[in-house]
Amino acid sequence: MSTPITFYDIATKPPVEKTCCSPNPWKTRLALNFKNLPYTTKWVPLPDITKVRTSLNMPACRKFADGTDFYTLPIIEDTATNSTIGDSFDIAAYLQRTYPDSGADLFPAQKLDYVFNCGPAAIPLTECRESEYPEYAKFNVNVDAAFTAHVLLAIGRFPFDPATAEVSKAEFVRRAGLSRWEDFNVTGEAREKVKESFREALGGLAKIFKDGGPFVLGNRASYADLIIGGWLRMFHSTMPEGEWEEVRAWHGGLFGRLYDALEVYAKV
Ligand SMILES: N[C@@H](CCC(=O)N[C@@H](CS)C(=O)NCC(=O)O)C(=O)O
Repeated sequence: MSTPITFYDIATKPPVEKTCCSPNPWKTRLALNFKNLPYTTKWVPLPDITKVRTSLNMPACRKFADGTDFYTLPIIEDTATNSTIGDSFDIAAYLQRTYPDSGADLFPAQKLDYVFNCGPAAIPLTECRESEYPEYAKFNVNVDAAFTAHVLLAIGRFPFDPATAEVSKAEFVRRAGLSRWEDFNVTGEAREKVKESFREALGGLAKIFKDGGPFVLGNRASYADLIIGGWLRMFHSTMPEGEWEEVRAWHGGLFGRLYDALEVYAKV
């Protein structure tokens, strides 16, 4: 059955429904499910994103450090309103604006006091733009920065689709200015350092949760949780299992409980 909404996500190793783990597309999947909206997923091979995005007339919303365009997913197309949107935050705002009565409110008013300070990312993030939900927009950028700063813990075990794995790995190596894929495998003491820094970053984030969670607002989920949840899906899928268990247990088990509480919105 066709649905008005088509959601473009990145194809990972088959079965893709079990391995998909790109954080920004995950924010969109969680948001679509949260809003109780039917949609059809199109899985795009990583090396085809530029072609697909361009064919949908979507400009890039990120740039590489050298200023060239970085074409990304998610994108949604909604034939009900003739709209195409190509940034996970814009998509969430669009869904709330267009379908206010479906599912629950993604953006209940709340203060989201979380700032993550780090040096410039190797690949710059999308800049915080004007939004009808400025508090959430700022939060999104800070959460992205916090997780991106520790993505080395995850990237080495990214479940590439074998059909395009070699090209994709070579591209990741090129972007990071490394010489070979194995350089992404951080181990031993160096890994422990990154983990400790990740634990601290999540500790800052844990402070904004009310009443011990599992959501930022306590017992009510909002897009703030889906932003964090999208990233948790990636780390869950890519960290060695023992490490993910550690992350789940940090800060009184808050992030494990959040991950579990979001399962109801995680249907692929
Ligand atoms: N600000 C954008 C960022 C999207 C983004 O960075 N997407 C990543 C996946 S999480 C991507 O498409 N990467 C493609 C690649 O690495 O080639 C959004 O929130 O949608």
